[in-house]
Amino acid sequence: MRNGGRILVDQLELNGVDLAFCLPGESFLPVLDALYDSSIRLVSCRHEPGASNAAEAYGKLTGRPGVCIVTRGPGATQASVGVHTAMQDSTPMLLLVGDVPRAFRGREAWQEVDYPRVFGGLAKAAWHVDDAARIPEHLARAFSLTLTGRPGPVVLALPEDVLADTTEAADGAPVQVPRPVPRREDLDRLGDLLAAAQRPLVVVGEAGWTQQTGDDVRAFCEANELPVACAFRCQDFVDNHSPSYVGVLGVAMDERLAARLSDADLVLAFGGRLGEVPTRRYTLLEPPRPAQTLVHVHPEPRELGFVYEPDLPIVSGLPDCAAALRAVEPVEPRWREWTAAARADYEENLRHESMEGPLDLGEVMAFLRRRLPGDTVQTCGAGNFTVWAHRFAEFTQYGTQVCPRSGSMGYGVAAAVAAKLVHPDRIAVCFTGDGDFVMSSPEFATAVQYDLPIVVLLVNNGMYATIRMHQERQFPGRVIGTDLVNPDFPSLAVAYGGHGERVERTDDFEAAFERALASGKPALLELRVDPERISPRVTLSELQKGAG
Ligand SMILES: Cc1ncc(C[n+]2csc(CCOP(=O)(O)OP(=O)(O)O)c2C)c(N)n1
Ligand SMILES: [Mg+2]
Repeated sequence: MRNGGRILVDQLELNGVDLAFCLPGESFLPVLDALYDSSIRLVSCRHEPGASNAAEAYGKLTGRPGVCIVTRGPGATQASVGVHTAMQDSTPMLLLVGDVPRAFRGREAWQEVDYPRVFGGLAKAAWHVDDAARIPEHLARAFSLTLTGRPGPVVLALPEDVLADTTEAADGAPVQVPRPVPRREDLDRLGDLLAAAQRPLVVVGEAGWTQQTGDDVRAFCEANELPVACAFRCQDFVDNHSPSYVGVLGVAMDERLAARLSDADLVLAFGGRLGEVPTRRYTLLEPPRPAQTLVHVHPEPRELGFVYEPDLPIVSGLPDCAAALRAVEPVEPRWREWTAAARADYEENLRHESMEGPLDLGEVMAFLRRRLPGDTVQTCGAGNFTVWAHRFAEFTQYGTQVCPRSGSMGYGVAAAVAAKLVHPDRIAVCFTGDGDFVMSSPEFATAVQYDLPIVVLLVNNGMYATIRMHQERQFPGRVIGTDLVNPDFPSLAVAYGGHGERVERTDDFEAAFERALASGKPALLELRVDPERISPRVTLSELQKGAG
């Protein structure tokens, strides 16, 4: 005989869960109690967005579902941001919510939320688990759904009386994930399309990536001298040192790469959804039938033909398709110069323009490129600071860029916490802004509590610069709602129990960074930058004069 909480935790364990993030609530005490003597490490966060973002990041870091456990109404709604990111980013994740007792449902009981309705449009699926004896069945369904096809978040509402019920129930079996493989005729057809192409471009994106997938895609691209770009915040999918790697189709993408996507005659979209960001608001590739010949590989049949009508849709697990492509006899490339030019542009784009003010972020990034080991995990939230962090970083290993493709602020600190828990021996650097950090700073306390020495690099320009930039473009001179009066960030870090310093000059960064690492504590370096330098390509005064 076990209670519902214990049955639930046993199912998590047998499905390989080793870490869960929570913010405790009285609605799921039996779950907490079962975790007390389980093998699962429970990390208690300070704000539900942090707990759900950390779980989402865990899903990105491991390919296994990130587990987040929160209380009803206020807890679940605050955790929704991580669910939204997991959906947009195709990340496996389980949000487990302690719910009102079954008998109260429908009365709008205290903190009652209709989960299937509220989360139905946010998550891959959301439902109530109404019978303790059937928890193994429900959990098996949840694990299967979150991992199969296009990975995504699943939300389970667990009424407190179901968790307390004692019953006999047999455990389920660990979930097996089916892996579709490409058909021989699909690979032959791809070979024919490649043979007819002049300007092919491979675009890699999410939905079940692995290090091996990246190695195989790299080998396939190099053998065929194909250029390979990555979708927004998928920069760690293929070794950036490969001669085939040509950059990222992200926010503020290199114009020359953007032009290459529109000029390509064959696009091989390998994973990903060809979303709004990588297609630059659906202009570089126009739905529904793009001018380019389109091959789209995805493990989820529903994604093929959903926005774009591909000339060749291939339903396949990405690892399986990559392995199959690697084994195909290479063709004689007629696009050698096209690839070489794209690579040269990428390398040129890594060089930074010098920046106004005594602290130059381009220099900081150049130092970090030399200094950080290849297995360093880089995280971020949203803001113009990420344009530097993405453009001037190079990734060589999968699982090292853990950033929200959803473009959500407030993600980076929680993601760095998750990174340090999953990889205690690696460096975890969180890039953040003065706006972004304040949204996720509660999890700096989590880093202190669990002794996770993350390094936060906080770019302080005294404003929500991204929005100010758009504001100046569309409503010049009419600044409203975008300036910030900030706390003393290094003191805040110290008050939390961490290490904090302010860096005001490029030359001081290196030593400060080493001190941050050597402190052995969660550390924050505030980088004071000149607000004039609003992005790597444009200044505030240029914007005000109508440029950029
Ligand atoms: C949760 C959330 N709220 C609002 C936004 C809109 N937004 C995008 S970037 C940004 C400003 C971020 O400010 P900061 O961290 O200071 O970075 P900066 O742009 O100044 O470099 C805002 C408000 C968002 N992306 N996510
Ligand atoms: Mg800012």
